[in-house]
Amino acid sequence: MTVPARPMETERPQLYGANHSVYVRIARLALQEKGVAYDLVPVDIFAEDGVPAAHRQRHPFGKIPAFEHGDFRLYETGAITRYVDEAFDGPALQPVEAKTRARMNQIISIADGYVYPQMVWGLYVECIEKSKREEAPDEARVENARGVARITLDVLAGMLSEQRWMCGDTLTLADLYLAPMIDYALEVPELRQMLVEHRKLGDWWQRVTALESFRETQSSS
Ligand SMILES: N[C@@H](CCC(=O)N[C@@H](CS)C(=O)NCC(=O)O)C(=O)O
Repeated sequence: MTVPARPMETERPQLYGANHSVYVRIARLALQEKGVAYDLVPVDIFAEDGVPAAHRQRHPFGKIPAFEHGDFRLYETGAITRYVDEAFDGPALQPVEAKTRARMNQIISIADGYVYPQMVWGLYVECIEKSKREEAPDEARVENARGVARITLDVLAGMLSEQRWMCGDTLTLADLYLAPMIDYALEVPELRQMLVEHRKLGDWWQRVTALESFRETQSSS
């Protein structure tokens, strides 16, 4: 009988992207929490000549991250992080129980659908990045994002409740998805204030910022 080998465990994964990217950081957090050694290969998707041709081969939509493990190529952070969790040893980053796993997937969708577009782009980029470039924020966009941010933090605080991590006693991909997004969002003073008003979320944030993986993937480090 042939025992199926765990996929190409000896190959060192390659992660293509830039360390300032939210989604690249999510993938890095997953790799580091699993204890997987990997290479971060820099790609500048905003280069003057556009997305490098070699990167388009890896990611037809021209985004980051892209991932390779031996001859297995993958893009989309949700697929990458789930693959990393399932293909490597190390602590499980996805709950087994159906309802808890569904909650994790719901939080990941909230992160993709509301936190990233509204709290990172609608608030952080509009209020912080644009002001660094001496550009005026789009007030209508900021106002809309502010409303979504309030709902989002209320929802997340409710889901967290008395738990240590978003899905219970163990760190999961839900925490790893939110962490880099909230990190950018908290540069905006009014969002910092909103977080303070949700004490349990503030406590969760302290736990997130204490993670070695979080500290090691800060874009300044
Ligand atoms: N759905 C993609 C989103 C990745 C994404 O939006 N990455 C950003 C960097 S954080 C990017 O490549 N932005 C460049 C662009 O949108 O042109 C995923 O889950 O990997």
